[in-house]
Amino acid sequence: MGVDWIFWVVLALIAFAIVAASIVIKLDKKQVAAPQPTDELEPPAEAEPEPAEAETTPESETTPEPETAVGLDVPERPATRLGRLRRRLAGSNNSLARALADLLSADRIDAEVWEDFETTLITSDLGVGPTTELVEALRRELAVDGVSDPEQARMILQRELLKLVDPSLDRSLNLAAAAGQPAVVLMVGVNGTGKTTTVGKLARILVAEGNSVVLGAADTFRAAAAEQLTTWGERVGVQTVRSDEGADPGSVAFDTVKTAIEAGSDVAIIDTAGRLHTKTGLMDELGKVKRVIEKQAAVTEVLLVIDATTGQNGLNQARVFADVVDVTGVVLTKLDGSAKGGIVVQVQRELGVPVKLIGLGEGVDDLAPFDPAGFVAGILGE
Ligand SMILES: Nc1nc2c(ncn2[C@@H]2O[C@H](COP(=O)(O)OP(=O)(O)OP(=O)(O)O)[C@@H](O)[C@H]2O)c(=O)[nH]1
Ligand SMILES: [Mg+2]
Repeated sequence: MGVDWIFWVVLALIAFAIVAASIVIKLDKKQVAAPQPTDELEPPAEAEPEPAEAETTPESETTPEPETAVGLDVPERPATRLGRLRRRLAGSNNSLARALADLLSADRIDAEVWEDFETTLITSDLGVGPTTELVEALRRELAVDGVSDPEQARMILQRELLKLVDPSLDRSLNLAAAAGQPAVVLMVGVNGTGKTTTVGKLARILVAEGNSVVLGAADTFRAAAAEQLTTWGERVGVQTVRSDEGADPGSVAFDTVKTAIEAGSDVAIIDTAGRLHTKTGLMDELGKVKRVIEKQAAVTEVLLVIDATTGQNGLNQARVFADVVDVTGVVLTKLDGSAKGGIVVQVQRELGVPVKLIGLGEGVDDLAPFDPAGFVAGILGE
């Protein structure tokens, strides 16, 4: 009996020990297993900055080591750009498409509905004159055909808008230079519109098309301006002629053309300092820069850079710049952040010169030749 009792106690102790040991082992395993998921999560967390770095903006490009011929960028072909950027255009300008949808979904298109539609056109900076023309044409056609089919109405609007944008204008850059001279592109505009960025982006396009290019930093107002331009040039292996802060911008422009002639370059693009169109002294200086260039070569393009978000003010600037330097083309920047694409029509009417290029972002290849059909499709949200 006594022995039996001891036997059962020992057995119970052994059983208890086995159960306890297995619990301890299980807990241990959990503790070892626990860190594993965090270990696995850590590398992606560290890797995260990489995509951000890969998505280079002009500013972030100032940090990489000096470029070698091997490290040069390969700019995107211009022909593929507008297609890629159209979605961005559609995203920022689709108020027109929405207004058209509202117009057509109204039970009865009465005076008030037309008024709302007109307001949308005017707030997209189309201007009062073109808006009236467009609305009249649309009213006429919708009434004549009794159009209630949204697709048909959209096509009418598209056709009328295209007429206003005027597909017949020659929007190619004039790069036809006399023998032994480079084509000269002079970039002008008020402060911060995107001149320097556009010079850089344009250099990329011209290089991609096989041209040899020289840049001129005739913005001597700030040392950083020449630095900014040089960085753009280095990315595509293009020389930038520059001088010290405060130097005469005319003499930098002169040296740029001289360098381009000596190197047998196809194109010289000259960046200028931003200046308010109301400052007569600065506007006179711009006229002088142009005249100094013309001592050596014809200025084949004077591109006025207008920020699309500035609206009516952009038009006032355009008038004064056109008077001083004979603007031959307009670059409309920041269309990506604006629902005011209608300014294309107004600025062309005001100056009698076409919009030749549009800026649709801060990325290095976010400049596209202006294509009227693609643009209209974009602002209609297609
Ligand atoms: N979103 C957007 N930003 C742009 C575009 N073009 C230029 N920018 C930005 O606008 C800012 C001013 O551009 P800059 O090229 O320095 O303008 P700028 O006319 O040379 O300026 P100043 O020399 O000071 O007169 C920069 O932050 C550019 O990245 C564009 O098409 N879209
Ligand atoms: Mg600048």
